Amino acid sequence: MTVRVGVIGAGMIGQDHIRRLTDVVTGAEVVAVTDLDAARAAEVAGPVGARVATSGADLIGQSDVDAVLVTSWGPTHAEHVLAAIAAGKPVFCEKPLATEADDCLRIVEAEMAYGRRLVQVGFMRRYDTGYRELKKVIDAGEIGTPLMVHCAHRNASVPESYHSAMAAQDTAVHEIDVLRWLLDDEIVSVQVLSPRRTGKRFEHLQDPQIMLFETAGGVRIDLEVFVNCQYGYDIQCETVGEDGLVRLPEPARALVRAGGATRSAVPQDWRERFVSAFDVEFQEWVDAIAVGEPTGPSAWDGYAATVICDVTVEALNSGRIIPVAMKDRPAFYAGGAR
Ligand code: NAD
Ligand code: ISE
Repeated sequence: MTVRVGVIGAGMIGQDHIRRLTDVVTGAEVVAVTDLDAARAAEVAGPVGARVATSGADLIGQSDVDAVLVTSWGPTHAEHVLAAIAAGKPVFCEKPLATEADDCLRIVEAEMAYGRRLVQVGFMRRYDTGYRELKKVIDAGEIGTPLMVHCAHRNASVPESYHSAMAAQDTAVHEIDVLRWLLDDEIVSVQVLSPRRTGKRFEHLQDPQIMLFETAGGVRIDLEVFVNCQYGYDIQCETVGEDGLVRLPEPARALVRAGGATRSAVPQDWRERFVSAFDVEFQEWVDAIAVGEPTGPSAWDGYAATVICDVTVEALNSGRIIPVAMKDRPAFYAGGAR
């Protein structure tokens, strides 16, 4: 069966996912595209033989759209995801599930009322080979009980529109999701330290930031978010346990020895670093919904991430340690798959 996908939002990542669904993933076809910018939608839809829909609601209502991909701006996600659930269609939503925790809860409630999973959130790191290896090692007990995790999330630079809260909401959100998954544990408190700011930033931005998370199981996580590091896109994660440690491998790049030095290239952005993870993420999504429910990050994971991001912003602004107040996880979302 070919899954016929409608795409809402034909911007940077929407275009990348349309290319992926068309050229890389098997068993899927993009049949409709919509964007607030109709000319952009037409430009993107044409080459893949898709038609242009006039709005998200129009696209979701079309009978040959089997599944929906939401790649519009964050504040518009909830509206489209809720409409897809109301239509009973599987929906893949790029992060964040919604920018407001209350909207995430509305989605959770709508999905539970529908009675089976329809929603998957675009936390692609769970599909990265390195992170999957880390999880395997931790789950097998090879390093013993995890005690500490040291992480870094560095971007070469960010535009002027990027503000201090985005360090959590746009950037650290990936660690927040992947660490909950990796440790199978919940984040219960957050503190943010503000080091000396780099001179290579826009004036309004606190960059870097050091985020300190504590889990229910007592694991301590430190995460450096540095989004103007200049040299490239660099993701680090090391988990230290009672019997050993496991570290995310560097992306495979040739090692060059020349001119009296050894060097290897650093990826320049997230698209390059996580290209394979995105490919696997979409193949697994298509394969899962072709026969049943999505198995990736759930609406509950989307809710948890948004709540923890909000707490992280509060911790940044207040300088205090802030406890995370989350609803109890419903039985519907119990277990790894949900
Ligand atoms: P973008 O601005 O390049 O593209 C968004 C597009 O959505 C624009 O073309 C805009 O006109 C359109 N749009 C906005 N609201 C709409 C609506 N209601 N209906 C139809 N079209 C609408 O943004 P982007 O960088 O592609 O980011 C899109 C989403 O993807 C964001 O939520 C972002 O956080 C997420 N994202 C995820 C990752 C990742 O690593 N997983 C990376 C980048 C972006
Ligand atoms: C961007 O939106 C992403 O999601 C990237 O994965 C992240 O590294 C970057 O900091 C964000 O701005």
